Amino acid sequence: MALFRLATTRVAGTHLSPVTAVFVRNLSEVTDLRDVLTKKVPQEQEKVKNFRKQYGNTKVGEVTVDMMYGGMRGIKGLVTETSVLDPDEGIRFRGYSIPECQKLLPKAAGGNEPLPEGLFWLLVTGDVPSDNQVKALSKDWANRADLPSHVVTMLNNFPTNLHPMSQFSAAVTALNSESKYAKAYADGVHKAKYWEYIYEDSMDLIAKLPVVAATIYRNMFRDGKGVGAIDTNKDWSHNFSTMLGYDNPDFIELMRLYLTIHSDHEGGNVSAHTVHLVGSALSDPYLSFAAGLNGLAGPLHGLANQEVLIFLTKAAKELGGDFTDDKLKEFIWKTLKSGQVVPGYGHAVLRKTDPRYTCQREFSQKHLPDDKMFKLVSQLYKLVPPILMETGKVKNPWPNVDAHSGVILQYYGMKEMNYYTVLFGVSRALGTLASLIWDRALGLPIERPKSMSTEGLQKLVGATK
Ligand code: AMX
Repeated sequence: MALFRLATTRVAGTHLSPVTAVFVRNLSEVTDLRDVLTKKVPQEQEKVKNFRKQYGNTKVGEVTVDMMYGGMRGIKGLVTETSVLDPDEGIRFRGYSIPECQKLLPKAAGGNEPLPEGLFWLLVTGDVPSDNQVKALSKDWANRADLPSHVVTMLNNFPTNLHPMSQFSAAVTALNSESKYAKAYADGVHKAKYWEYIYEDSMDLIAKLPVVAATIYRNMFRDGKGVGAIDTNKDWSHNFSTMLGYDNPDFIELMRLYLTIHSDHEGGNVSAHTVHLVGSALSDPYLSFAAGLNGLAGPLHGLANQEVLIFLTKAAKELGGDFTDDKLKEFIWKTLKSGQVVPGYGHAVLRKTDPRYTCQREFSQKHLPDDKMFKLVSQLYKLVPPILMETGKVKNPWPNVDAHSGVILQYYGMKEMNYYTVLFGVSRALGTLASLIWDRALGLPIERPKSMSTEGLQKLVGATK
C-alpha cells in the first residue's frame, strides 16, 4: 500500500532536516532506519495497549520457592521483542533461526556470512532488510564512529594490566558525555519522545564500539599508535577488522558471522537483563550498556570464551600434546573434581547443542579443518557431554557459543584470549540496544520485582521451622 508520510522536523540526532513531504511506496524502500521506526512505533504501542487492556490480568505462570533461590530460572517475568530462545532449537532472532539468518540477511560483495547491520535492522524492525537498507546502515555507523578526545586519552592512559573488559566498560561509561538522551532529559523532553533519543544514542554507541575495542587491542597487544581511519564505503565488521589490524578476508567474514551470532539471546541473560534493568531507571544507553558489559565480563557469562582457551591451553600443556581420549577424560574429571566448571559447556535455558556453536563448527570445517586446536575442540565435543551427564546434576551437557569461538580467533592470529569477551561485547550491543529502543518506545516502567527474606517466605508458605 502506498503511503504518504509527512516527515517531521528531527528533534534528535545530528541530521536535522526541514519539514518535507516524502513519498514512500513501502517500508522496504526506506533506507533510514529511524524513519521505519517512526512508522512502526505507534503501531506496536497500539498493539501492546490493546493486548494489555484485554489480557492484562491473565496469569502466565507460577513461582516456586526453588525458582526464587534458583536464579529465577523459568519465571516468565520480562518482555523482550528482539529474540526468543527455545531450549531445544536455540535462538530465533525475530522468528528467524541462525541458518535462516545466514541465508536471508544481506551479505557483503563476495561474502557468504550475514552482515551484522542486517541483523540489527531485523532486531529493531522485525523485517529482513534489503541490500540498500543494510548499506545505508553501514554508512550511517561509519559516519558516527568518531570518539571524543577525552575517551581516547582515557584509553591511552589505562595500564596494560587492566583487563580489556574493564577498559571497555569504563570507556563506554565515559562516552556518556555524548548522550543526546541525557541532554534531552535534562532539557525536559516529553517522555513520548524518549525512544527517539535512545535510538540516536544507540546508533552512535554501536558506531563507536569497534573504535573503542580496537583501540584497546592496539594499545594492549600492538604498537598503540592508533587504529587508522574508518572507510565509509566498508561495512562495520570490515572496518573493525582493519582497525584491529586484520585484513585477511576470511577473518573479516568470521567477524561478520561472530558479530551476528553473539548479538542477542532473549532478555533474561545477565548482559541483556542488566542493560534493560539499568535502562529502566532512565539511565542513558551508554550507562546501561556499560553495566551490561560488566555482567558479560563474568566467567559464567561472556568471559567463558576466554576461560575455554585457558582450559584448552592448560590441557595441551599438561598432556604434552597426548590428546588420547583417555587422557582428556582424565583431565576433564580432574577439572570437575577440583570444583571448577568445564567452560563452554552447559546453559541455563538451552538443552541441546547451541546453534551458535554449530555454525562456528561449520565455519571451521570449511576454513580450518586441519587445525590442531579445532580438532581438540571437536574431540571435547565427543567427550565432555557424557561426563557432564555422569555427574548427574548438569542440566545441559552440550556446548554453548563460547566453546568454539576462541580457537577460530587463534587460527587467524588473535591469540590474546583475555580480549575475546570484548568482541562478544561489541556484538551484544546490537541486541541489547535494539531492545532498549523498544523498552522506551513501549514506555516500560522502572523495574522493581518483589524480594523476600527466608523468614518471610517461610511464613508465606506456612513452613514449620
Ligand atoms: N561444568 C561443570 N559443572 C557444571 C557445568 C559445567 N559446564 N554446567 C553446569 N554445571 C553444574 C552447576 O555448577 C551446578 O552445580 P551445583 O549444583 O554444584 O551448583 C549444576 O551443574 C546445575 O547447574 P545447571 O542448572 O545445569 O546450570 P545453571 O543454569 O545453573 O548454569 C551455566 C548455567 C552456563 C552458568 C553453567 O552451565 C556453567 O557454569 N557453564 C560453564 C561456564 C560457561 O560456559 N558459561 C557460558 C554460558 C553462555 C554464555 O552466557 N556466554
